[in-house]
Amino acid sequence: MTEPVSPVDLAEVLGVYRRMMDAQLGVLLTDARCTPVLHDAMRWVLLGGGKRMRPAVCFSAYHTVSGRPAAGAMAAACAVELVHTYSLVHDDLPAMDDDSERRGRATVHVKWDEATAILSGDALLTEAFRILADPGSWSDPVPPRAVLRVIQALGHAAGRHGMVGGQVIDMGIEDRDDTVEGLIHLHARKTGELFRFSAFAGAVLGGADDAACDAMATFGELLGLAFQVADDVLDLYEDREAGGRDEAETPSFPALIGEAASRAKAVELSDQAIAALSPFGDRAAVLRALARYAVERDH
Ligand code: GRG
Repeated sequence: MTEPVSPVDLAEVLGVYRRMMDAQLGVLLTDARCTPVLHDAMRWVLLGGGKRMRPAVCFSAYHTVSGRPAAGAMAAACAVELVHTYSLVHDDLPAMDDDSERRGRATVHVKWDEATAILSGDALLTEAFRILADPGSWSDPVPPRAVLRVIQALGHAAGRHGMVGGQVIDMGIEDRDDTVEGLIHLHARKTGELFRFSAFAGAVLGGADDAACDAMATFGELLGLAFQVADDVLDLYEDREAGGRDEAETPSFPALIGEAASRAKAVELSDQAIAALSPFGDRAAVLRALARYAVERDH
């Protein structure tokens, strides 16, 4: 059964968070000491659109647990968007998904070249950790231990146990388990871990206790899975428009269980994510709305 969600003007909230992110990332990438081509390539992809879903989760988790303005989690929100954006640049490379368009623009390797795409991805990734470790990034006073937990959590989520590990499985570099359980395992790492990080970091920075941080992390992971299953269904429509899916690609949820069951699975995961928010009561209204949006969006 679908969980009721109290009404929130999510479009308004997402718009505010997106503008906060765009402004901050724009400021971040105005460093005149950076070599111009690298700088242009980073700006091209980072400021070229994007829903900023992971930052929205981070901001909302922070506000939910602390009641303070979301900007207190800005460094973590920027860091996760930088890591996500690096992963898109590298995923688009010919050695991986070989895409020519991203966020409505030419991909970095198409506009510049492969070396520039690899290096701008590397620079986006390293910048994420520099921001987190920079005392100047933190407007609200944050205990150093909380910052260290966030840095450790991002390293875990992005690396061999998280997104990179998931991408290795996805690419078939190692044996892939093409079952529903296998696909859940893959997506939990490739997509779920960055969402998990976003919610966890917001909770840690907001001063939540360990039980609340764990509940928030569980919410983030389930939200990420729901988002990915919904993405598989959205891809189905794009593939139909493009004339069909390449048989050799990773199996998607619709390919394994059909479109209707995939939609139901996305809603089930969204419901589970919402259930994980029970310790936060009414304060988690925006997060609940985000869990619904993840499976009801049209792009
Ligand atoms: C290269 C280590 C490495 C990993 C790549 C991100 C990724 C992993 C692959 C991209 C392909 C894909 C479908 C990934 C699943 C996650 C996902 C749905 C990414 C797109 O995220 P959105 O929709 O994108 O939030 P925007 O542009 O809105 O930020």
